[in-house]
Amino acid sequence: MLYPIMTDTREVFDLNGIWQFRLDPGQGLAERWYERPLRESVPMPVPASFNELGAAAADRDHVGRVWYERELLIPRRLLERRLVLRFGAVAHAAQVYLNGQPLVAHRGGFTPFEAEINALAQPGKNRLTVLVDNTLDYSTLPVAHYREEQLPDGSRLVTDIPNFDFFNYAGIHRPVRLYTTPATYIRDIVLTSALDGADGLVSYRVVVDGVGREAVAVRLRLLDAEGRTVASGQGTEGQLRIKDVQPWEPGQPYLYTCLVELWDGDGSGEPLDSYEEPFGVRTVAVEDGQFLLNGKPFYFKGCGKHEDFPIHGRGLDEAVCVKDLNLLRWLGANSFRTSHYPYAEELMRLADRLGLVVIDEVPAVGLHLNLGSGPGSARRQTWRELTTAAQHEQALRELIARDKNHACVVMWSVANEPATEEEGARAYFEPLLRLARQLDPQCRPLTITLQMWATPASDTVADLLDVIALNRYYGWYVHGGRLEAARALLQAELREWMKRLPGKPILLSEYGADALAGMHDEPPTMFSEEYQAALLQTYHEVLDACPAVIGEHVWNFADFQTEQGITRVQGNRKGIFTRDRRPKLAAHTLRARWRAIPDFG
Ligand code: GCB
Repeated sequence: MLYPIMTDTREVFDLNGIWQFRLDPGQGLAERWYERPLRESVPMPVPASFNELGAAAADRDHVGRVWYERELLIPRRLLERRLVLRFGAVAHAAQVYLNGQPLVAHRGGFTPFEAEINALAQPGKNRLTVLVDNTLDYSTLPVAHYREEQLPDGSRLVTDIPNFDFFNYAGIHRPVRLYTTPATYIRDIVLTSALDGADGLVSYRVVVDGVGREAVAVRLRLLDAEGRTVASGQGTEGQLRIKDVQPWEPGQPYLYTCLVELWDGDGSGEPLDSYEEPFGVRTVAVEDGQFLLNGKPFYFKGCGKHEDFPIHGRGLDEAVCVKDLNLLRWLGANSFRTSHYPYAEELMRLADRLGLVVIDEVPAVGLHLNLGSGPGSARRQTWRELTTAAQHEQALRELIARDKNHACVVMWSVANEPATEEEGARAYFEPLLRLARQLDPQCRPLTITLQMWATPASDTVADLLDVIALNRYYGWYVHGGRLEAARALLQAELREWMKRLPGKPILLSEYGADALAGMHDEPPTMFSEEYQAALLQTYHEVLDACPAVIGEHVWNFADFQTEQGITRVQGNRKGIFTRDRRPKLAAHTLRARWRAIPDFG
């Protein structure tokens, strides 16, 4: 699915702003609220999470359906074009109605969906209604514990406790846009690149759709950053050579543009449709225990992140996107992981431009029903109880379809901390990993981040991965406060992984400690800024001595909101920045380290 942009042949209209909104106590669908203007509604910004915009806990903790509505004025002339309504992301399930008629439904809160509206639209006023459901359970991604119970006073309590460590923000989280295309249009562009000496080879495939699609001619030009044509071709598939190519990589994120045009078969007149896709020429491979970017061993320095900010919740805020990527560059970081779900397309386009490398993760988090339960508690069979496979497959398909052309994406993360030590994990993941390899035209490496219980002895999937990614919390959840124990345990575990899978690169995909900004102690104790910095320092000494390690991603870039609980002080405080992006001591420690480590070894 192409990102909506204006071109000679396409227009884009922004439908963001204030919509009408109403929480649904339960009867909305039965009463067909979509058939008439929403009553008792309140103003609600789009994009944004609805949870924290009111003052009521009931709004924040609402489980179930909510309704969004707005008027959509469509000038008559637009209806002569193909008109597409596109949602960047709605968490977690959406049913869209236009003028009271069902238009499109989508499940999955982090990928775009769209629909042609010509059949239901009318010139002038239209009513656009979106029914959003934030319920998560054992069939959805992410996974949550849905529960209904009766309290002693007879009232009904519905809770949906995340089986993951971030607040379940919901709503219309990313831009809503209406765009036009001609009747015959470019549906998709698929680009892959290779380096051939000083030249770049760019293979392309253009998918044309709509009436008369067989009769049109496809022309293609590759433009450099100054807009000069450096290669051109025609037809729906082919390969082009860029002489003396400027490869894309951190530090020099050179972007070309692939300009695709559809022409009448005889090549006369004006282009019928045109689209511009930015792309970078770069290669990615895992070879001889190294992660190669443009043939050179790359070292990942960066963080796991979240889309999270006060008031906005998980709603897109491009100012925060720019600030975050600038802070990453200030740190000397070269990469981040989209933990634990696909991030907004706007951010991915920025990462391409600013040269930050991305590990792109599907929203497969919470696939472990025993983590967090104390020793001795009854063991559950995660892979028998969860029914997420279908949703997982869909999430992979939609993520790779959306992000396949991004230069910044160098690896897919197929899940975060699943129960890979339990029976059934291998049977669950083998087909998904195979599918990811089939779907990605660039055949990027694959990983799954492994939790503490997935040890070299117990894990059952690591051999299927290109990179072993470890989330480790020695010195925090295990032997909290004991940094020398942490050092010994991490060293020993890395040695065991190298023994089990010699030559397989290891990324430390999470490590860190909570620190409350402003809390200090010497000698360092847990929750002080000093302890957070010292823990990172201890890990770094171990990583520097381990030849299999290809990178380090600290958990987390910034403090973020979570479900309330006894281990969270208004959220998770493992950020090296506060939630409003002010550096803690650890940020300065990391900056000193990362600026001294080159991107390529
Ligand atoms: C993890 C999870 C991450 C949590 C983190 C923590 O292993 O992947 O989502 O936030 O630990 O701080 O507990």
